[in-house]
Amino acid sequence: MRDDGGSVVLERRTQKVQPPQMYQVVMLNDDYTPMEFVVGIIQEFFSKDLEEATRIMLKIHLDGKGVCGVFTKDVAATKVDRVLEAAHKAGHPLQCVSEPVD
Ligand code: TYC
Repeated sequence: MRDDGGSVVLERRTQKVQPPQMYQVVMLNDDYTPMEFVVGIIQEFFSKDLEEATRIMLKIHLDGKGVCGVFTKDVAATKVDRVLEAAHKAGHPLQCVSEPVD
């Protein structure tokens, strides 16, 4: 095949770039961390407004866990680190994990 610049190309295919595997940050319920603290964490680290953060916190409280956001692998891992650090500093047992989205 000849392209317009005169150079020879063996084949012309549509480039297929796969989107990166995404990771969800899942926060876990516990019996000790105050609800207001969890709401504040979700607002601060996951950029949610008060209403959305409260909705997510209550879902975690009732269901045992809930998704706070979906990110690339490194960003999700950093979010988990920051949340655990803030919870530890405040003396709360709040836990969260990052897991691949289907
Ligand atoms: N269950 C906690 C309480 O009743 C509140 C809570 C919500 C804790 C969400 C952790 O991820 C969590 N104080």
